[in-house]
Amino acid sequence: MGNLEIALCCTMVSWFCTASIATTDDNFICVALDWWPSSKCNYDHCPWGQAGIFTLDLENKVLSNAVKAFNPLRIRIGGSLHDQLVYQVGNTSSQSCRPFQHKKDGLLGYSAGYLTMETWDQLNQFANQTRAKVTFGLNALTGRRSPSGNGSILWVGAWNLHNALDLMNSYEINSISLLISGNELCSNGVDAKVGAEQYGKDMIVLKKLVKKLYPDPNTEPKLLGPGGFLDERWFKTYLTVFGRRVISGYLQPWFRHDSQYLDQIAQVYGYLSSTIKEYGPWTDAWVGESGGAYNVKARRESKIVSHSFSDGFWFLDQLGMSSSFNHKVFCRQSLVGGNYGLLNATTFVPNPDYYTIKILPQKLFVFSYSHCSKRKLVIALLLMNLSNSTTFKVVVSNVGNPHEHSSRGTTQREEYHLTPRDGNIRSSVVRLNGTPMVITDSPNIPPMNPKLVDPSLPITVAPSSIVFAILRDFNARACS
Ligand SMILES: *[C@@H]1O[C@H](CO)[C@@H](O)[C@H](O)[C@H]1NC(C)=O
Ligand SMILES: *[C@@H]1O[C@H](CO)[C@@H](O)[C@H](O)[C@H]1NC(C)=O
Ligand SMILES: *[C@@H]1O[C@H](CO)[C@@H](O)[C@H](O)[C@H]1NC(C)=O
Ligand SMILES: *[C@@H]1O[C@H](CO)[C@@H](O)[C@H](O)[C@H]1NC(C)=O
Ligand SMILES: *[C@@H]1O[C@H](CO)[C@@H](O)[C@H](O)[C@H]1NC(C)=O
Ligand SMILES: CC(=O)N[C@H]1CO[C@H](CO)[C@@H](O)[C@@H]1O
Repeated sequence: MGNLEIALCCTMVSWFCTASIATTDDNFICVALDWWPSSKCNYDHCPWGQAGIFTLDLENKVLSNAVKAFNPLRIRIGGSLHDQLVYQVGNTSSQSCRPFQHKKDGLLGYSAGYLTMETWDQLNQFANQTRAKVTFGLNALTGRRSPSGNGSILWVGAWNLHNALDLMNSYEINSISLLISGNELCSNGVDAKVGAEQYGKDMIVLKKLVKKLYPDPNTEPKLLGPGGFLDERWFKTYLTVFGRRVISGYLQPWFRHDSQYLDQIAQVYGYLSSTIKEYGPWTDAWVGESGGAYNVKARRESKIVSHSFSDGFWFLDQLGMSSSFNHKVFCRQSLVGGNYGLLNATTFVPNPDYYTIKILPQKLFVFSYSHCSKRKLVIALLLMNLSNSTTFKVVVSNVGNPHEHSSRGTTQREEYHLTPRDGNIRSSVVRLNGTPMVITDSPNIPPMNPKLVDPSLPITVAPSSIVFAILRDFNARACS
């Protein structure tokens, strides 16, 4: 296989290749912890086990080390059931304290669940000890009237903020950096929906509440909402109602890893970007939920794919694409649980994708061609080869003059070569520079050291492998 010249800033790696400059949030990657109980099953398969928040073993050392290693990891606490979660504080503290139970006519088949202040404290302690940055999903159905069994799923009336207020008053929530209102209640909803105008008004109420509770703008959590599927009409009304005066927040579209949608995803990213540009240029977009396929697909595809090395090819592609469309954060469903966890749901041992995102810089910049010249760059090159039989090499060079050696990085290049153990892309063990990433006798995450390489040498990308090359002090003069 011959050498391949790579034009930095311009081709191949989409993170560096859009026309406009985009920057992600300081913590681009986020992972989800979900409320699903072990009784959540689809098609005879119950993928959550004890990994739902009510039963999750927050004391587990592998789990806390895995989170701590990111320093900080952004964790989204929430999911489908968070609009049925009652916080057991204030005038609800005497009510039942059961977590979610199966209920035939309940929303998504479940009853309300009660979050005790003991569990709430444990969650906060976990976040504090692991230095996680928490995004907490608030129940956005509180106080609304449910549809009266006439076939509609529209909930009407205003949001009642008292339970949320009591919860936030109950604890010095210094680790919560962001609040999401509602889950999949916008557009056509899933099992419940709320009108765009009402939703917008409620966001204004929530914003005022948050401002009152956190008078210091530095610690005031941001607001994110609505999390759900994109419908242009709905979003247009919503953005018009809450307006720029009150909210600087995020929109949070959902994407699902479903093979039938893969082709459409670039289109959806682009469509969302233009909706924001037109109706709410003061907001930013997140990818709120993305990862393994859900329920039925989870069984057929994700169960065999998500925890294996091969998932990285899809995952990295999504990360690159969403950042290039100016999305600020990418939430991976999930940290643990549900077939698509970054960690094994019973042992908490990290799956290959965990190590992949650990190498990724926490904040990504997307450069345009013309801006490259202005700075000394630290460049993370991502190279993947899905072919299982060819090795190819990449020569890192500049666009303008590929033979100008002085424009190459001056310090050693850091390389991270990820390959599946035993060469099988279905393997759930990844090797980093040849060393299998496994947890043996201690609960520590294995060290992830780069290979240091002379920057003038080509990068070799083995078949079925993922390579990150980090170039420090890269002088991109020739790009201009
Ligand atoms: C708790 O008190 C608030 C404010 O008085 C009220 O709006 C809410 O309905 C009460 N909740 C319950 C469960 O009684
Ligand atoms: C953890 O809690 C302590 C005590 O309340 C606080 O001083 C510290 O800032 C917290 N750390 C984080 C990362 O939230
Ligand atoms: C069902 O009830 C909701 C709320 O009461 C109402 O807005 C809606 O129009 C009704 N739908 C039908 C089909 O009657
Ligand atoms: C999680 O680990 C257990 C114990 O090693 C193993 O039996 C199981 O297959 C793993 N689950 C997945 C999805 O890899
Ligand atoms: C390489 O991939 C092809 C097509 O997916 C497959 O038929 C073949 O068995 C693979 N070869 C090896 C050595 O894994
Ligand atoms: C994704 C990718 O770059 N795949 C390449 C792997 O190597 C083969 C053989 O050189 C190329 O044809 C693929 O395009």
